[in-house]
Amino acid sequence: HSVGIVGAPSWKGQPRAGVEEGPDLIRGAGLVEKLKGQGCTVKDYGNVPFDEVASDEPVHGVKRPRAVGRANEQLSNAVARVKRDGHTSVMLGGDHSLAIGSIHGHASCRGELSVVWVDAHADINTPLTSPTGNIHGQPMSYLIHELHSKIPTIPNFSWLTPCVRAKDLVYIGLRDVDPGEHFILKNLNIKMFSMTEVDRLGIAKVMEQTCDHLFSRGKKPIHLSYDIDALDPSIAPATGTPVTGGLTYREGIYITELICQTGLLSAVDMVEVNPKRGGSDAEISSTVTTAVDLLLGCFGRVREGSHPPDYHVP
Ligand code: DIR
Ligand code: MN
Ligand code: MN
Ligand code: MN
Repeated sequence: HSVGIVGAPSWKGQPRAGVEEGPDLIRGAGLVEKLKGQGCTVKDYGNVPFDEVASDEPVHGVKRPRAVGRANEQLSNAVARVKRDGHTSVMLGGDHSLAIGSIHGHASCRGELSVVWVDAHADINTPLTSPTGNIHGQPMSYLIHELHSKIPTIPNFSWLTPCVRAKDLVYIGLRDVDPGEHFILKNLNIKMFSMTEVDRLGIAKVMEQTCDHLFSRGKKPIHLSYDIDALDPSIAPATGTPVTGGLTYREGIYITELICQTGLLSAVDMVEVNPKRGGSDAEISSTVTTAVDLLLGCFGRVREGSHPPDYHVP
């Protein structure tokens, strides 16, 4: 695998400071070295130097729209460059509003995508259904063609055009979905595996059905958008909106192993790691380590172990 890493140190899609430290924390836990150690080629493109936005009053209830809009435009360009250079893109957040730029930049180079959204939340509120005004709860609504007519004009988002079809989106891990979001999911018939389906089917069948659904209309490059709060707070507590009853470590890793096996993984987001929300050093390090392990699973790490192709028993 050839991996290009882009850091997106921004918190402005939600109110809690600290999530902008995610990219450097995940790097500090040895991501690049560990990827190289499992045979990947890695280029770190550094952190996107997000522009300052002076005054940023809410618009249609949406908080910090100009900063988030501009940051995502910059991030889209950064991810497009990584894709043009021929790498699988790894976007380290930052909050989940940054999936807007990551997915847009990816689609601008690769065309139609499959999106696998692993999260406790659906992040598909429109500005008008959002109970909070936080853009990290809204990114999918900006990206989906079928919702385009529901999105009002927001400053600094005029560069953005929808690039994902409702049929090409699958959710895994949902357990905290707002009423407006639930209406949208049902109305657009979006494929979702809430924690109820994970319990009913087991994660192996969930991944089998995820692949069946996505591949039934041909194979598109996969964009995996992984919110660390999909995992249970006992493993990943250092995040802004933890929700009890989440994925186990093993279920979380299994998702990455299966997505890797498809051979179609083209971009990954790892978002919402927030050290300031950890209650102790142990909670922070458990969260960061898990984020790194999930990324290693995306790029060929297998639990049975592995050996280089030229290996001989000495
Ligand atoms: C809530 C919370 N659904 C919102 N969303 C979160 O603000 O729209 N997403 N926490 O990760
Ligand atoms: Mn999210
Ligand atoms: Mn979430
Ligand atoms: Mn692979």
